[in-house]
Amino acid sequence: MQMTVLAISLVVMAALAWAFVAAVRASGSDEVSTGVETQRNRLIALLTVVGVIVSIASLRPWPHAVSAAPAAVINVSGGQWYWDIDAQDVPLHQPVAFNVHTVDVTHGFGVVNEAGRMLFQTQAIPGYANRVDYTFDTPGTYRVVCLEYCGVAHHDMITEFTVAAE
Ligand SMILES: [Cu+2]
Repeated sequence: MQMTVLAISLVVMAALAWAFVAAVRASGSDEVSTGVETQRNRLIALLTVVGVIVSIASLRPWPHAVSAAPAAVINVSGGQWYWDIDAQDVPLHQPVAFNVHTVDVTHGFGVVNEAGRMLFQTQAIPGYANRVDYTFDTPGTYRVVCLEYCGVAHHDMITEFTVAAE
């Protein structure tokens, strides 16, 4: 899917670049080129090249690679107002895949460390299983909270799981 989107994006960008070059060429075809126009066209060409280089350089790390084979798959089920997590053995220093879904309304699955810092999150959406991968580098107790208002006891939709030291 990502390769298809990339291919479509490249084709559209090539078409836009071609239209841009054609428009620039057509704009100067029936006039005598002056020094100012030549300078302007060179500036436009330079900015285009710089823009392409900056875009490619800044987009190289995306899309993020999804780890192919997680060390553990943890199923998460959200409901009003609880989290059901089969997280008995969450490994340390190895990728873990959380498969998150809901049995009723939309919830926000968020994992918080002992310092209260949000580590990652994804939505629990009716009819879908969202996968989020994470590698725990610190053993400890992690808190799961709901990040999407889901009813009167939303604030109390909290549970915990433990990542044991090796
Ligand atoms: Cu909620």
